[in-house]
Amino acid sequence: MDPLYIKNSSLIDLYDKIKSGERAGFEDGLRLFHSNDLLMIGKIADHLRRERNGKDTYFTLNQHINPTNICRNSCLFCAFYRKEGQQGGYRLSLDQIRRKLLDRIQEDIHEIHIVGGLDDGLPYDYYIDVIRLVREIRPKAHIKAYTAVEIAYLAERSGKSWGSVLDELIDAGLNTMPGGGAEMFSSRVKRKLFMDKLTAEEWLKIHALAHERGVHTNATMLYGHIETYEERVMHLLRLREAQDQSGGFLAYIPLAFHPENTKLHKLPKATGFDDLKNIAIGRIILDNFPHIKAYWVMLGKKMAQIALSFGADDIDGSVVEEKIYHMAGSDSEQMLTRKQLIGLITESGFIPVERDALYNSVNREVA
Ligand code: V47
Repeated sequence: MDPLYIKNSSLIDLYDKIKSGERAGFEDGLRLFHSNDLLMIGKIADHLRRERNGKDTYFTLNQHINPTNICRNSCLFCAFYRKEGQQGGYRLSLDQIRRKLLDRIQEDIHEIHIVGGLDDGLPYDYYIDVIRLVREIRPKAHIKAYTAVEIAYLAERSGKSWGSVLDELIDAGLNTMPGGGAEMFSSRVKRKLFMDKLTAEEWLKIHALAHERGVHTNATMLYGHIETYEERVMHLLRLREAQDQSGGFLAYIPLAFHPENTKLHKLPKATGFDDLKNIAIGRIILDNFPHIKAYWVMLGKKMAQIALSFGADDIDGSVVEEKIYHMAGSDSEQMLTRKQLIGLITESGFIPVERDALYNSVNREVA
């Protein structure tokens, strides 16, 4: 980047501050969101990305399983859920899940990603048995399953504590937890969009309980709906504080709201400009998060490639059969092969590193 451009940028003081190792505060975060100097925001984030991860860019071969989309909640931003008996609702039997896993048993999959609805029509044991089943069929794969929302739901259903539910799931084979369900920590946004979900404190507490048990987790932020920049920055600062305490988060994944087929369908889609800002500002504020994920399913392949120069160092995985985003109008592919993922990363000037769920490098010889 042209040194003159950097020198003349109105964000030069912030660049110097971050380079000297100082943390971005609330006002800095706000300034970044209000700034239109996208290249300079990207430059600051890229500096931090290269310091931490060099040119390495992670991807994984994974399989998504969404056991049920029947959900007791009715979050306004969600196109995935259905009510019992409603058209498009489904509930997979354990046998159907077995078949989905066996269909891809020849593939070198490292991670099984499992999330679904809060389904009152399923017994508590089903949720545990799903994990046992995956462990039986894929003894070596990493099981990344159930958001904090599902853990709280299972605790409520069974009368057990959050910790006991986690212990039981760990015993069945759960290794890590995905970052969903955090949405936007603001209580104002929660009241308007996802009333029945966990509060920020509850979400953070369940992640802290997982971290205490050695279970690493991810964190997300759903942006591009009714939230303010202040609310975004507060969300990020609360995640940073939680990470200072536990060190258990692996990756942060900003998720752009997809309005199609939701009750908020009249809202415009997030712009590419905002997508890149969210990746970059996430990298800048979350200086204690090892990884920032540009989830290609949500961003599309092209924007995910650009995001790698704006602070992201992970593009997630092969996926196959994604439902949450595709039911909300995402027109990205359903899957990418190892070759395609490697191609995306190398074309962008970065070094592909195939990873397992804990970011250990695997299959160097194949790549
Ligand atoms: O919590 C739901 C979001 C999340 C919509 O941890 C929507 O590796 C946009 O958390 N438009 C679930 N977003 C997905 C998720 C995730 C994805 C990939 C990787 C990981 C990980 C986690 O999706 C929900 C919610 O925030 N969501 N509906 C929608 N219409």
